[in-house]
Amino acid sequence: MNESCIFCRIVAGSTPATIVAHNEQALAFRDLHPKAPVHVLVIPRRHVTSLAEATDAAELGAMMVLAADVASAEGLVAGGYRVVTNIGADGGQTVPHLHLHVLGGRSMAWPPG
Ligand code: IU
Repeated sequence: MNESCIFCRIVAGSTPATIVAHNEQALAFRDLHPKAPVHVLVIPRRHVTSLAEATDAAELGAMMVLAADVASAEGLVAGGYRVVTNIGADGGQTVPHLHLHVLGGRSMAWPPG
């Protein structure tokens, strides 16, 4: 737990969020500023700054499984969806707590900007 981290505070329950799913190691909640009709963030319960600092394969696996569970629950499987993580400044990361974006409900462009 990192007191200065907004996503750690969501895990702790001290900052509100719309939580849609969870498992032992990860939590999924709706992005406050959605970039698609469905935009859910999947985070590890532990504070990990980004994928660059991640070392726990089981934790990463739990996040990926939860992302797929969320996509299924949100009805995204038939149409397809995107899972992405931003790393550091050039990657466009603004919140320094590892998160997967689960985006769906519209057609995605490639490559991203
Ligand atoms: P990024 O990959 O670090 O740029 O993504 C951070 C996301 O976290 C971004 O989509 C924000 O809208 C989202 N977010 C949020 O859902 N709730 C918050 O309190 C904050 C950011 I700060």
